[in-house]
Amino acid sequence: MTDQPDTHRESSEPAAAPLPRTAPPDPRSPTGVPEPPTAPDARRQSGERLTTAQGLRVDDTDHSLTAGPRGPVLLEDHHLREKITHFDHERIPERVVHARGAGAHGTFRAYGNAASVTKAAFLAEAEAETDVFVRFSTVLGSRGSADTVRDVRGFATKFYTSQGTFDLVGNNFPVFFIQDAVKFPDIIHAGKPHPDREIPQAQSAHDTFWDFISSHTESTHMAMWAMSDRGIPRSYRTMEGFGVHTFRLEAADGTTSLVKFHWKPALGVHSLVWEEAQIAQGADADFHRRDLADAIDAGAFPQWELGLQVMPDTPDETFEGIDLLDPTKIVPEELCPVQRVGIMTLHANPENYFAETEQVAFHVDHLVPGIHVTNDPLMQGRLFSYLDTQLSRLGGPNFAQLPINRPHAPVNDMLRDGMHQTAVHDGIVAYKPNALDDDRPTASPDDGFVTVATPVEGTKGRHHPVSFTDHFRQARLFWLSMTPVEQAHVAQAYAFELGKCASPRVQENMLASLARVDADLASRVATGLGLPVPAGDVPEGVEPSPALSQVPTEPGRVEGRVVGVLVADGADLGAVAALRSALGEEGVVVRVVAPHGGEVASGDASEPVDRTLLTTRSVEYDAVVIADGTAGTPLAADGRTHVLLQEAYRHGKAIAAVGDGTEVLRAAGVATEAPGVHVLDAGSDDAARVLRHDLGMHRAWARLEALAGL
Ligand code: HDD
Repeated sequence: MTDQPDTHRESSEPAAAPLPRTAPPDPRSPTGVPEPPTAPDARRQSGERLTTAQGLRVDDTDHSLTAGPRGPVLLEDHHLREKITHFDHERIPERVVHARGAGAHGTFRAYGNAASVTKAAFLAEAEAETDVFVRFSTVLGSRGSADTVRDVRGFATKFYTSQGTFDLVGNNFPVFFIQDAVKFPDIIHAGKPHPDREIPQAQSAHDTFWDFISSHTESTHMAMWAMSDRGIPRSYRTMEGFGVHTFRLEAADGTTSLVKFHWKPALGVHSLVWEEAQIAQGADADFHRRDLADAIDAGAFPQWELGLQVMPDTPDETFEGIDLLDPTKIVPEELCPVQRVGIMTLHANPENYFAETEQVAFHVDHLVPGIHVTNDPLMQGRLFSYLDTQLSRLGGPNFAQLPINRPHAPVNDMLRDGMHQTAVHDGIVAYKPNALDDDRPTASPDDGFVTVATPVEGTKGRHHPVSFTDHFRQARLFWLSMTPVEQAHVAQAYAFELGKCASPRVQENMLASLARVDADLASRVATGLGLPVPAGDVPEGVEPSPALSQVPTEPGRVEGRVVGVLVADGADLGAVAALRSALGEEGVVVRVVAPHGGEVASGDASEPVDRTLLTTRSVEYDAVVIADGTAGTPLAADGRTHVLLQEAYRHGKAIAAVGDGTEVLRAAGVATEAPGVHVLDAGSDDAARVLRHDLGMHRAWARLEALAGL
């Protein structure tokens, strides 16, 4: 291979020596597999000069070839035609679901304690480090839709392990809407925009979605998650992730267990409030994408621990009465604790969105020895869908050769030709067994992937297992596990979403379902809709799972949180600098907000302005400070200051008013004696301390409770 041109590199240099014409194929050499993606040459263009795709230097790219200065454009202008033709074909089909996403590179480090349940090397070997690429996404919206819509979030991780690539294609909810993949097109058709006018975009608040949910009671549990604060995450960095299905893990000694995968974010699990999410859709549609990229750029690398719930592999595949093959059920952490087995750190943003985040191709069936699928019918259907969808989305069967998809393990696959083939396979043998190549490449019965031997029996049929028929018990479990504020948010979300439905029948059907979850919930939503409160039997004896609540019991980590400091010319800028320095030590970003851009000045001091009242909204900040010396300034008189402070107050964010900044707060009509509102003396250096605490608690929960009338 060394004297062959590198087929992956585009260069202005002449091609290397031509392919040897007479040398016989070396029967012992591996097939010409592409360089692994870590080889930079395979991925880069090079040279200083602009060229055509054929490497021809271009003399002028700004003017078409014409017959005379005012004459027609000539067909012979290859550069013009190539440039426009390529542009015409720049877009590929967006993903049929999860079209809108953001990705990042990182590393997974195993603790080694998973060796007792799996022989997968990347999990079992202590300190083993594995490259990963993660793509977070919304489900329903198109590629250009807003980030903060109410939706499930995809959380897909590609582990480039030494034994081949393992993909954990999960979500930020642990359950799914349906139990059988045959219904996937139905739920997605119902959730996507109505086909006549193609509205609403990236929303579940419409008739067809709720028609589906109300007529599929198995969806009730997941819909509760979507209506909870989990449906509007604060950041991708503050989301849990779940493999959803039960997997079968196999240890080196052959013992197997039934396992659920969890991602636990180091920053805790936090969400937006609904009004905030709505404002962000307009103020910064890229809210989550920007947050992830900014945090990584700033060195606040997001981290998640990988956790396992390990359950015995019994013939009936149940645990504590829960059918482990039913993807609408969780196993509460109180019944089976999540054991942490490794940590993932995302430390690099993609260099090119299209090449990496758009072209990455995940597949539930990308497995490694020690990890197996189960007979969950939703999972089984997925095993077909992901390869199939990549074929049309990425235009053929060779997408695994794209740099982002190439395994970091050696590949010698005997797959040949096809659209967009980039490997130059040598030799003449591409079949097994063979005599011409000494039967190479060889199979690996010892350490290759061997499907775990599980018995299969049964009668053919479209079955409805009885164990899949309990649709309300865990929906109620979720409701009972929420704190009063979280319950208020759930009830409000149902009232909003169903309030956007035009069909009274859909509203009534859904209320009937909610009545089978909880009478109080059904009553609150019915009141919001102005409809009669339905009656229904709720499951009895349901125990809550406190682990499902997102309200923290103690302050958590705060890296990447953002504090907005309202200032004006003449304000106490020394205090602003001190706050930035104190909070900066914790990884908190301080942004200066002023009535005008450029710099604000006070005496000899000055501060660069990060945002003006025109370019900012409250949703950009986790806490707000009003600096001393702002009373009587243009900042204090501006209505946008008032809106910003009122929103921060309504959204339960920490607010600190220093010195005469309190007057600005009062002028905005914001209560100065509410939980999480701090009135500090001029010159006080307390702001950093109180904000550190409040940011760690995420919201002033007592204020939100009071605002909800609880
Ligand atoms: Fe799926 C994409 C997660 C059920 C069919 N799915 C996709 C992505 C995630 C999930 C995170 C985006 C991956 C990326 O970023 O590229 N899907 C799930 C989870 C499910 C689930 C957690 C249930 C537990 N999906 C599911 C079913 C089917 C599909 C039942 C079909 C029978 N999913 C697809 C797909 C997609 C996809 C059509 C679209 C783009 C892609 O695969 O690569 O094949």
